Amino acid sequence: MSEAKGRVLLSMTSMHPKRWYDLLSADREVVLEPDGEADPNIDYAVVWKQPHGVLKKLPNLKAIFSLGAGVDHILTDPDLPDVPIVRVVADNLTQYMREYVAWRVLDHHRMGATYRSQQNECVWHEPPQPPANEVNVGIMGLGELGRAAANALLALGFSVNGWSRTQKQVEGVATFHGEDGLTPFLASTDILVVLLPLTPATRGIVNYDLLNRLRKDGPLGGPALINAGRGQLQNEADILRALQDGVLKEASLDVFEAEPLDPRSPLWSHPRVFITPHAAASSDPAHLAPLMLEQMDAFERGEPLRNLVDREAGY
Ligand code: NDP
Ligand code: OXD
Repeated sequence: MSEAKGRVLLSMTSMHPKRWYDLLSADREVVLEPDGEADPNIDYAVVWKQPHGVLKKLPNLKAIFSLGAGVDHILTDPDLPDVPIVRVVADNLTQYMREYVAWRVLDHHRMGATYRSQQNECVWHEPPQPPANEVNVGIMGLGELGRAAANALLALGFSVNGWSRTQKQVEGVATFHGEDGLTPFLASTDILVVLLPLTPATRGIVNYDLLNRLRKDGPLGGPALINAGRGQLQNEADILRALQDGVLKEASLDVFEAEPLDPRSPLWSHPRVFITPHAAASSDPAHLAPLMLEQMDAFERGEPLRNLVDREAGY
């Protein structure tokens, strides 16, 4: 291990550090807690939901690396040092999300909830099945993950809409942007896929009013929601109300307002809700730690950091 290599602080809560520690410390000195009041010998912080205030004790910090694609867990720190933040953009994370979205869209499209309930009752009945090209899947967030999901869905034959903050062009996708684009985007969407980051502008965006603007007379007999972005994008009481009064037919939720989801939440036992425990696209240390180490090496050779967060935009 070279002495010239910058030291790393690994700070994480709600994830176990051992795998990350073993992989990162094979190449660099890694500490789990800063030494004393202030540690001037830390160059990089690798973090997931770091305790607030821990980063301000690092006066010579050069960059922060997020253990995930989302960085809301970092930006909420009121004492965040003014250094570049690198987020995860990686083939295997993108592949996991592509799989999750294709899986959940196909399940809603191919009437998974209906067949599961029919099986419970030993019912042999084939409901009408619309072809994929008559179903419009609308993706909120056309970033790394949203674009990959869109391409997978196009390959499966779905019609795909996309909504983003700024104008985007994605081949084969009908794109909308900004506040003005939201209503037409929703009005032509049968299955809504949420892949937005959590920012002040997106917090709580998946509420009753938004769900009520989805296409009502689509071929699936009612719209479906898939949220794999962040739980605080959604209002769970509104989702339950929308399921109750027919505004929403079904939902697949990977993320929740508070995680883990409270065992008393009625979402757990709702027959038209499919739950996964924030597992749509997990950060795999074996794949991601080498990418972080490569970036640190490149930075020390004078090369620019990649996949930087725009702090003003919040993602
Ligand atoms: P990107 O930063 O690449 O893309 C974000 C997209 O959201 C962009 O298209 C952006 O618009 C759009 N967006 C942001 N703010 C707004 C807004 N106010 N209005 C409309 N569109 C907006 O992110 P990724 O695709 O890499 O990841 C998306 C999110 O997925 C992450 O932030 C994270 O929260 C979540 N995630 C969840 C995982 C899970 O396991 N459940 C795993 C990994 C990520 P524009 O193109 O104009 O910038
Ligand atoms: C992420 C996540 O942001 O796992 O990468 O949620």
